[in-house]
Amino acid sequence: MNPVSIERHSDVAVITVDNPPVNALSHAVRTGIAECLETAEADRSVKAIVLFCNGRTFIAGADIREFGQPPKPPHLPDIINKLENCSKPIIAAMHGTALGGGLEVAMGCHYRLAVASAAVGLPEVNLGLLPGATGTQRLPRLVGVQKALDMMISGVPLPANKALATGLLDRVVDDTDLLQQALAYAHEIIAAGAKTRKVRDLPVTGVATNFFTEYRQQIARKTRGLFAPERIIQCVEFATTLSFDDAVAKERELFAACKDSPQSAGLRHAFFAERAVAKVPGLDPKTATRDLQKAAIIGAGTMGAGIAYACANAGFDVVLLDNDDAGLEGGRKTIEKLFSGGVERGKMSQADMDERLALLSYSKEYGALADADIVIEAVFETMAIKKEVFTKLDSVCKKGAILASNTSTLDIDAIAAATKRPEDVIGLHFFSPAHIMKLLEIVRGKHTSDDVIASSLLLARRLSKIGTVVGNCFGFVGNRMLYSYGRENQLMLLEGAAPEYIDKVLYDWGMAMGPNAVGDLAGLDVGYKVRQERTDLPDDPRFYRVANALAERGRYGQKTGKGMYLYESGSRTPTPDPEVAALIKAEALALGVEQRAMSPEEIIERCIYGLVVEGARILEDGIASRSSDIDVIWMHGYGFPRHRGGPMFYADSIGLDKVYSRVCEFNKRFGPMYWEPPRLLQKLAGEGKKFADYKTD
Ligand code: T1G
Repeated sequence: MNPVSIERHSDVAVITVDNPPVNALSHAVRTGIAECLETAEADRSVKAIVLFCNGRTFIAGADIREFGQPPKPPHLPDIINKLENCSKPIIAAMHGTALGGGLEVAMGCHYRLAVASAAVGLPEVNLGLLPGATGTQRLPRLVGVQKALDMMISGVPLPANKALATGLLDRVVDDTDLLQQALAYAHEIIAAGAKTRKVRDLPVTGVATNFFTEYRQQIARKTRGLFAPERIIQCVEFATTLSFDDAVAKERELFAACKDSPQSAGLRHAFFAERAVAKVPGLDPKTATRDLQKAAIIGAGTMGAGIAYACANAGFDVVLLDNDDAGLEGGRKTIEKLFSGGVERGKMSQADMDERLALLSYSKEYGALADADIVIEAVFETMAIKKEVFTKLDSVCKKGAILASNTSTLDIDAIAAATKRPEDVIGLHFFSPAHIMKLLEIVRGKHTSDDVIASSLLLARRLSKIGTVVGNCFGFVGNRMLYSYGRENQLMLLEGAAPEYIDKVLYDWGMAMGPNAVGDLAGLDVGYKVRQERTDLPDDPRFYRVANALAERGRYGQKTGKGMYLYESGSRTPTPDPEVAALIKAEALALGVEQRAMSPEEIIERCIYGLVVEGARILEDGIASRSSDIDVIWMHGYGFPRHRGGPMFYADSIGLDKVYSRVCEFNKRFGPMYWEPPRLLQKLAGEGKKFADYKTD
């Protein structure tokens, strides 16, 4: 069925795109627009044209799924030029999110109208691309160079009213009947002489002498290591120095360079991976969810308070429970501070804050949880305490309440066994800080029912988080892999690599923070306590020896002013500590570990392939149902560089044959305790396949 149609409304032709779910500019849509445009152009009774979309949004961009295939004409820039060269005025009537190629199409039209709830933007940079259908040339002509760069480098859409103020839109109308209002606007334009207006004819203004140099400096930190932002700036520079057509030719060259870049492949993978997580193998997407209105959080510490804040901020009624007055008061203060911070930063109004605070109540009594729809336990990470809590919950909570643990490593089945309703028990592993980190690891137990899983996915969406369903094992997916990554860091410290060297190498490679800075941020005591509880640690005295030695000396990190690094009082900036260097040397000597120089490549390969090996084992064990889920977990839970697509995609992009042979080398050099190549890696490498080809569903 043709996704584009044309219909005459007296002397106005309406071209309608209908290509669910987001009216992406597929080949069929591009072809349809061209054909309908010709029809409208040839129809002498047509005086003006409205470009409209059915469904929930105006065109949301080029069809990203087509990028892997050879481009098929008609190409988008040619369609946009046809729109602009039409002899009759064309009005783009927008709702939803007019993004990327969608906004570029609208800028090729002569007039732009949108409903107040619409947003318009050029988010291509989030996919490692640049607006490759003349957007880098038309946007600066409409809104000026600075605003255009801000929009394209951030990728953040503008709400309609702000877009109107910049000159990007000509009219904003209310949300009732967009088409009728667009037709009325078309008749106004006809009455005024039915003039066309070409954006390409507008001048590019507002560029001071050192503007681009200063702009590059301004965005350097935020765009470190990224390929597309620099090319966007170059395109806008061409807009100020070349003719429109010459600059468009440059844009096309730079767009091709971005599209072919490994970074764009990684970012496009990330985009689809984040949407795939919601498709849980074996879970009917129509599974009914439980009514979730009242949430109870147990434990008013950092995590519990953060989770309570996130739930109240999402409109849940929340009761926060703690058995200690001071703890409860501390939690209340944390939550109020988070809300007032949001008001100070302009993220919410005082009225919003008051409304959300009114949703919160605090209690020391378990009775307060009796009518909760979902209870999230966030108490100490020791099994005994968790079992005690869940036994109480079992006797207090109403039938059908979801009982969740925020445990980051412990056995969900063992926790569920403390209740008579294991089908209602699930793991909801929030990442710290809970009100910021988007990842939510949803840990299904042996008996967890489908509707509890579906309800947990709904909860994630309502909290604007990415819920990823994983199986039950020590550390689930994220933290289980973190042990391999951290283990290699710890071993390399003993082998002579300084903490600041390892951190810099991994930071420059793209990690948000190096492992040693992360340890000091999270607190070395936290990991230490968990390791003390474990009975399955490798029989290797070197295993986390440095982190244990620091924790045993009370060096927990930022919270104690020193850990792996030193921290001036009140500062979070890590400073290397000669004492730690001496401690590491002494431990290495005591363990008979020879110290040596180490290349950046070795540091990257041992840490990242350590992740990949554990990720392969996780797939073999069925703890993750697809490799891209593992990628999402590491991008959104641990600061893995998004433009590398996650650890498993990264291994696929290197080639599993290369990864496998390197792992075999490590196996020979460091022994099979950690580097025994997983069967799955060997199999896929041998078959010339990727982790992405491995499906358990
Ligand atoms: N192409 C193909 N599929 C797309 C798509 C796109 N552009 N955008 C979304 N989808 C699919 C998505 O995979 C999901 O599929 C479904 O639509 C709903 O998406 C030439 C080169 C529009 C804000 O970057 O930001 O134009 O999982 O779950 O939360 O210069 O989708 O159901 O099978 O995200 O309501 C530029 C990307 C492209 C916008 C809607 N445009 N999309 O969010 O739904 S490059 C973008 C979004 C370009 C030009 C350049 C969001 C959304 P499935 P969803 P949502």
